[in-house]
Formats: sequence, C-alpha cells, structure tokens
Amino acid sequence: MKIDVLTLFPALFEPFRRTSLLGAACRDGTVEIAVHDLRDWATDRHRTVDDAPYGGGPGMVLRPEPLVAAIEALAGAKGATRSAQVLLLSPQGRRFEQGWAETLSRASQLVLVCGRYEGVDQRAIELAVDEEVSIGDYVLAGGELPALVVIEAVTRLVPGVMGNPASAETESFHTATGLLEGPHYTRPATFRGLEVPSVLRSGDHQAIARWRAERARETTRERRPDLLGPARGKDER
Ligand code: JA5
Repeated sequence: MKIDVLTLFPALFEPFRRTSLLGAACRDGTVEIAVHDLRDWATDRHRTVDDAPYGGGPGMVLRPEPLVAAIEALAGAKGATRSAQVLLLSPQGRRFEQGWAETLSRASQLVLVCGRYEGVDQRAIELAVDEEVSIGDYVLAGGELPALVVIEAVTRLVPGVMGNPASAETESFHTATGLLEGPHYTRPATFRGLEVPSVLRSGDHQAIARWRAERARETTRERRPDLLGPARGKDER
C-alpha cells in the first residue's frame, strides 16, 4: 500500500513512520508513506498557500490552486480512471470507524490531505477530494493528527504489517465481536493487596474463555451500551 500525505507540517509524520511495526513495514516495503509539503506546489516567491476568506471573518483559507495541483500530481485527476482514494481530514467529514479502516486497507493508494487555518477552499474539495473524514467532534488546529490516526488504523490491517497473515481475521477480540475487552492482568499475582482473578491462574482454558466473554459483555454493557445495539443498555440483559 502507498500512502501520500499532503501537509504544511511534514516533520510531524517523521517519528511516527519510523517507529514500531509501522516503521518496520515501511523499511521492508510492505507500506510506503510519502510525505509532501504543500508549499512545494505554491507558485509565488513566498510560497503562499493561504488567503483571506471571501465574505470576511477571522483566519485564512487554503487556496485551491496548490492543493488541486498537488493532489493531481500525486493521484491524477478525479474521475473514473483514478485508482487512489483521496481523503481530506475535516471536522465536516464522515465519522471514521473500524469498518471504514477495513475498506481502506484494501486500497492500493491513499492520499491524505491535511487542512490547516480555518479550512480549505470548497472548490478544491469538489474538484479533487473523494471523501472527507472526521475522527470525532473536537477542535484541532489541522488534519495532521487525524491523518496519523487513519494511517495507524488502516496500515495495521494491511497483510504483512503487524505480522498479519496474508488473509484477514487477526483482529482483536474487540473488533471481531464488536465488544469492548474486559480487564487484563500480568505478574505479580498480588499487587498492593489486589489479586489477579483466580480463574486466570486456574489453567482451565474453557473457564478462562467463558470468564473473558462475560467480562467483555459486562464492560460493554456498562460503558458502551450503544455497541450492543438499540435498547440493550444497563437495564436490559
Ligand atoms: C481540524 C483547520 O476529526 C477531527 C478533526 C478536526 C480537524 C480536522 S479533522 N481537520 C482540521 C483542520 O483544521 O483542518
């Protein structure tokens, strides 16, 4: 998989793409992440990429010319022949979730466009972006951290990253069942007077699996009843 990132702050991506399992996948060629400075597509002497908003108001807006030129250089023009998925990280986007990450993990090329300032000229979005992605409802200064979230969620599903087998189903309990996980424990068996649940030390693997399934369901019901479907909250089941 090839991921192109368009950003005004390329340095933000450097440590991330060099670290841990993603770093290994980049080094062995399973994933290629190319980070591009949007200013490289500015055409004036000062490499300007922003301008004041039409209609007035605070802040600046990303100009359409460098953005569309950059996206077309990386992915080609929007249309039936373009194979790359061009995504703009934006609070106006569709909410990113695991199913979308799975779909994106099957793409051959992603272009992640990171906005800054007050936003992006709407014509650039219409002309060059396939879809807008939001990772949640909070205010950020730009799309860079959301792009890193998308990169991690998607690349860990690519075969060969994470020691993923060439097929699917390496998903965690959470994503495979749609439930939260229950608690985890490691040594020591007693810590400040708190004991590891005895079933986990019993050696009875069937009992352990049963206990984990029960705790997962209980944790989900208490904390995220929405994951159990409509009307299956605290007071049911
Ligand atoms: C802010 C100029 O999904 C959370 C997000 C917040 C945020 C995103 S995505 N993009 C920007 C932005 O601010 O470009």
